[in-house]
Amino acid sequence: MAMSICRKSVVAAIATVAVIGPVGTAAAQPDEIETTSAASESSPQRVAGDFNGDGATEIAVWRPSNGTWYVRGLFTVQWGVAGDIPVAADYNGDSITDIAVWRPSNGTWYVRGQFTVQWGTGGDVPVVGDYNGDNRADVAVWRPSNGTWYVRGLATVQWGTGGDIPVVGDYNGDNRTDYTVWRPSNGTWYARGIATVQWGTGGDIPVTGDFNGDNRSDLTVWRPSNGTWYVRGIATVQWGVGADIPVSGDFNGDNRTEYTVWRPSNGNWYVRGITTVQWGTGGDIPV
Ligand SMILES: [Ca+2]
Ligand SMILES: [Ca+2]
Ligand SMILES: [Ca+2]
Ligand SMILES: [Ca+2]
Repeated sequence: MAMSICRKSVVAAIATVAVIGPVGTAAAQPDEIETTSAASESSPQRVAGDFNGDGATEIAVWRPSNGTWYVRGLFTVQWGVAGDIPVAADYNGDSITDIAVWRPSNGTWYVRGQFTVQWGTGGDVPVVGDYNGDNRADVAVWRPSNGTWYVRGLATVQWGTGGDIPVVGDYNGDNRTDYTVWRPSNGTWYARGIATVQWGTGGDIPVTGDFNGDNRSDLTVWRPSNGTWYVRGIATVQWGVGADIPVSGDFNGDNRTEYTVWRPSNGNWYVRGITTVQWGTGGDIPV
């Protein structure tokens, strides 16, 4: 389904926050006060990859400082350099997530073992997804300056405006990625041809995922101020604290996205109901 190939993007969108712990049932969550700042424009969704094709996503990080991918239990491989944006996805349709980075400085996609192609330019947001439903990830960027989606070989579509956050997902279950943005200024989701729905508020982080396993992406935001996931029509779940990074993944292979956060301060993954495991360190990007 689309979720397995929808990938990645950009910059950790962490505003300056004060964290009041502990919260929820994550016993391992320490009390902490953290101040983390990073670019918050562009798309902050993190999507876990299935790097061995077993139907469950792996716990993995990409380390900008040495360009290395650390995929737990499977492999460590160098691919990419600092400044790149990881864009792991299944580009050849074999159901295995491919190692890939997009380089803003030259707008080039480097997909390991497959191809190198120039597409996009600095300032664009990579929005890899499966836009034509052939089960292969398509090379695509969204350009904040003109709100345009450029999907290589398939389409150029204006949808959204500067300040929006593109959220790659399949919201109507037709196995094709939909052109969708979430607008922080009014908390509204705009899914082209499908729906316009207010859900969330400024400061929230939109999350792509299918939490009920109906093969449709659910409108979801994670709120740093209270560590709460708001999945429209499905659930409200407290999981995580302010400086965490929400990660979309199906870690047990049941076709449902888990509530998962990765904590830069201790490198811990908190996968609700499944596991807590240390993997990665501050500065890494969950992939
Ligand atoms: Ca495709
Ligand atoms: Ca769709
Ligand atoms: Ca769903
Ligand atoms: Ca799952």
